[in-house]
Amino acid sequence: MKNSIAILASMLFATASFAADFKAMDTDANGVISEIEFVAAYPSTPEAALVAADVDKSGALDEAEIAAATEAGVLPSE
Ligand SMILES: [Ca+2]
Repeated sequence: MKNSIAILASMLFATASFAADFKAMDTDANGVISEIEFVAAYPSTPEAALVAADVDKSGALDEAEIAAATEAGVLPSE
């Protein structure tokens, strides 16, 4: 029981720190990461990763797409 609480706490912490990162990336605060914001946030990541992460093909990445792509290793977690 103690272990599962610790795991849950660490998951919540990870989520909270990710949300801060998303806000930092979303420089115009419109809720999605545009191609320009993507290049600024991931300067050493090939643009193909943006295309791969853009599940709904909107041309920008929302928070769920960033989270899924980071989890899948398509985007670096740092
Ligand atoms: Ca944006």
